[in-house]
Amino acid sequence: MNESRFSKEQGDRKGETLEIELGRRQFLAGCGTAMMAGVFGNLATGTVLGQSASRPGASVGVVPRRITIDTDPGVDDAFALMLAMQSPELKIEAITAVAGNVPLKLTLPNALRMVEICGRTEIPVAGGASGPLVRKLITAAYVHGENGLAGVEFPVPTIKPVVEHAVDLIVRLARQYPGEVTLVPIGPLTNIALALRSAPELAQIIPQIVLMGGSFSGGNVTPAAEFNFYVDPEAAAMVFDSGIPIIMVGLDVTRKVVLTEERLRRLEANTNRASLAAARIARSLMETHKKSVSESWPVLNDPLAVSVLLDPAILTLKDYRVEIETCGTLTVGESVGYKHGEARTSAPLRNSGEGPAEKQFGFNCKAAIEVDVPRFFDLLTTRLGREG
Ligand SMILES: [Ca+2]
Repeated sequence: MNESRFSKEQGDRKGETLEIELGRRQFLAGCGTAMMAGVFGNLATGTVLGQSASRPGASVGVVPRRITIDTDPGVDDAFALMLAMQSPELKIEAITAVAGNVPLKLTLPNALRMVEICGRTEIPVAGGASGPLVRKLITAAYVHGENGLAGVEFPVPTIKPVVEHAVDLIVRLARQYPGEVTLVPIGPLTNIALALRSAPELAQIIPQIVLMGGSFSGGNVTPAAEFNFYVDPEAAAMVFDSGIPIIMVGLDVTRKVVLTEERLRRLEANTNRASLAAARIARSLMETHKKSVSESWPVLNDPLAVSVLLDPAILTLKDYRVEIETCGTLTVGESVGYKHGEARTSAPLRNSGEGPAEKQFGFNCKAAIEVDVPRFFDLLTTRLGREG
């Protein structure tokens, strides 16, 4: 919710507006410039927010940033998970699975497989929503393969998911480390929306959401909508309306990070498990679709979102007001980005009795508009090839 709606709704509840607003301001003031630097400034390290270095292998002097990754593996999710797990700047508090590219019964074990491949079995993995908030689940198995990993058969995972539901885990971690846990959703936003619904205070204690989704330049499922927002547009709308600072890494940049044959061979030249597993998945994907692929495919959407936490020079960000279309018959899931002016909705119907269709305008996200492609692939190849 935006600030004005925040005030109104909280005010409707027992007149608590002032107290909650004050609490939010105190929180922001307490985090001070350090927090804002972490939110929209130097994202290369987690040296803000008073975290302590606890992950073995973390670089001296670099305090890992706490994150929770919500994911629907998914070929590019597999890359993103491995990139994150191979990066000492990140303290992955949990990986939560959601239905998306394939059903939850596949995304959850696929997430476990990635954890095992990277030898990071201390990370809790939880299952979440098996379908969107109000819509039927539409998957992308036609791209990612029936098993979600381009048909590559990795062993059945020996580790199990935690008993706790993904939504409860997201909420618990946010409360345990208020102001510290960045959410990194790289699938449909169902779990995040459910967490916001069950614990509205998350809007004050989640410092940032870094997500893959959306587009200002056309979709990849419909002419208007990117897949994650298409699958659960109502969830996406809730997240963008939450007031939590968002970094949106959408198709405008991800469709430029094409995994070429030369880049794939660099991954295959590494000898460690993570890089070889990623390369197997990508090779199978390219073989499966080789008759229909173009020079601009496949693209690695999800790891590009993770990369912003590791090297802020990879992406150029710009302030936007983003609204998610949930009502159109042809455009549901479209992310409409305003750079300036009023956030206008469609003109009201003549007999509706409604007034002018303008909303209070305020930026609610920083959207990625440019990408340094070679820099991204250098990071990806180096990190996936990193010996644990
Ligand atoms: Ca995904």
